Amino acid sequence: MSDLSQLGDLLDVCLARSESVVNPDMWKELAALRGRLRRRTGFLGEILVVALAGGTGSGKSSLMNALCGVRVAEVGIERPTTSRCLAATPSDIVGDLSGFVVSLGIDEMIEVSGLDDLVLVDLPDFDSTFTDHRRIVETVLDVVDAVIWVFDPEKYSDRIIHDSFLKPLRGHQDQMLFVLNQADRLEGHLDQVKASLRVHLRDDGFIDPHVITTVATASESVDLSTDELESALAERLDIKETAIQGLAVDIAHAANRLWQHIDQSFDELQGDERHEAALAMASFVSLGVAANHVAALRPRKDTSDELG
Ligand SMILES: Nc1nc2c(ncn2[C@@H]2O[C@H](COP(=O)(O)OP(=O)(O)OP(=O)(O)O)[C@@H](O)[C@H]2O)c(=O)[nH]1
Ligand SMILES: [Mg+2]
Repeated sequence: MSDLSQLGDLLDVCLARSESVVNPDMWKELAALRGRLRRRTGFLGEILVVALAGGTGSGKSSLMNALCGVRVAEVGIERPTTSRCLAATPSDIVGDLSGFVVSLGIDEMIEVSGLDDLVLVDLPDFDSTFTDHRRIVETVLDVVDAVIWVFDPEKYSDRIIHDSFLKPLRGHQDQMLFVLNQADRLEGHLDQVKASLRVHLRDDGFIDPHVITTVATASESVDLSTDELESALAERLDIKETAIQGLAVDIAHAANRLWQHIDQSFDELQGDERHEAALAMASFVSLGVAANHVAALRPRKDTSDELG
C-alpha cells in the first residue's frame, strides 16, 4: 500500500475514534483535511495520472507510444482506432491501481519499464458517433491529475471539441495541457496555427493558454519531438508533490494539536471516556508519525501553493 493510502486510512481511524472525544470544530477541521487529501491524491498520490484526449486521428495513441518509448497503443489509419481505454503504468505500482482502474473503466493495463512516475491513459476519441466515448472522457476528468488535449493541424478548430468539451471545462485549466501534434506537417505554418489555436482556446475561456507542439511519429526525415511535453509533465508532478507535502505538514500539525487537546483533560476522565480518549490519542500519534514521514519523503520547495 502506498504511503498516501496509509495516511488516508489512519485519518479515517482518527476521525472515527475522536468524534466523541474532541471539540466539534477541531473534528471538522480534521474531516476537511481528509477531504483535501482525497481530492489531491486521487488514487495514486505519488504518481502523475494523465489522460490523452482529443479528436480521432489527432495522434493520442502515437503520443502515448512516444512517451512510453515503446509501442503500447494501437495506431491506425482507420478511424476510430482506439475504442477502449488503455493505461500504461510503471511496473511496480500495479497493486495500487485497482480503485483507479474500476473508476476509470480501464479495459487494459500495460506495464512499461521506462515509465517512472507517470500513468498514461489512452482514451478513445470524443468526436466519433459513439456516445460511449464521450461518457468515458467525462468520467476520466474527475480522476486524473492532468489531461493532455491533443490537437492536429486539420481539426484544431473543430467546433465539437471547443463547444462541447473545452468550453464547459474552462474552470479546470490547471488540469489541462494543450498539445498541437503532427507539428512536422506544419512546416512554415507552425507559429500561425499555434497562434490560431491559442485564440480558439482563449475564446473557450482559457486564460493565456500555452500550446506545446509535438511530433509523435518518427520517419526517415523527421525526429520524434516530445521534450517540451515531458518537461511540462515533470513540472506538474513537482507541483502535485509540493501540494501533497504541504498537506502532510498540515496533517502532522493537526495530529499534534489534537493529541495535546485530548491530553489537557485526560486526567479528569474516567471509565469508558478515558478509554476512548486513550485510543484517540494513540491514533493521533500514529497519524503524526505517518504524516511526517510523507512530508519528509518529498523535497521541500519554497512554493506555498494551495491546490487542495
Ligand atoms: N506526420 C505525423 N503523423 C502522425 C503524428 N502522430 C500521429 N500521426 C499519424 O496520425 C494517424 C493517427 O494516429 P493515432 O495515434 O492512431 O491517433 P488517435 O488519436 O489515437 O486516433 P483514435 O484512436 O482514432 O482516436 C496515424 O496514421 C499516425 O501515424 C505526427 O506527429 N506526425
Ligand atoms: Mg488511438
